[in-house]
Amino acid sequence: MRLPSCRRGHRTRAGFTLVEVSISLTVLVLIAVNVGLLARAGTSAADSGVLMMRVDDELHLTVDRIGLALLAADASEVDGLTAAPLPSSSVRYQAALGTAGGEVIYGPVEEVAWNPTQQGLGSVLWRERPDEEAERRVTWSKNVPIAYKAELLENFTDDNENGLRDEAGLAFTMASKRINIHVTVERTDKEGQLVSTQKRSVVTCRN
Ligand SMILES: [Ca+2]
Ligand SMILES: [Ca+2]
Repeated sequence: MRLPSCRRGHRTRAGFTLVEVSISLTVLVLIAVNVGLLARAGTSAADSGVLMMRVDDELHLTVDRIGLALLAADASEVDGLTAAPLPSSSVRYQAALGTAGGEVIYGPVEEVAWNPTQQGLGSVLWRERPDEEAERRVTWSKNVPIAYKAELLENFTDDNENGLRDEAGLAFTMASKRINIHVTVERTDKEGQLVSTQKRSVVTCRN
């Protein structure tokens, strides 16, 4: 017994129509573009995240170094600091090393100061025996701006309402043996966006 054959009037499809191919290509192009945009956005976000971590590390390391240096200072041998709201961007000090024959023995004069390096930016520079022939110096940060976050300089106003007037990216104030340290570190990412972070720390001179 022969099975009925397929209907002769029905034509099987051997391929895609031009419209289907065009739609498929358009969809593929859109997918490729979106994947590219996502990859680019992901790379940019990753770069910004890495830069933020570096800025944050630099900030904390700089504040820690300044804090440790001032912790050993003799409060009576600290020069250049003023009381809030008028900050200073540098400090000179001497550490009390101990006593001998009833006399206090001091270490050499040291200084932590902001120094301009380029437009709007500067470095935090530590110096031992500043301006002497035997001077030693170490740069603790190269990315400290001329002004603290949201502060406008030379207008005698506390623009960012942090209790200091016209403070720099590195700012000190002193009250009794307590020294307030304000530091801003900022860098610009590949997209030209500013990555900025700030920290305030308080140290009490040991002596
Ligand atoms: Ca201020
Ligand atoms: Ca101001």
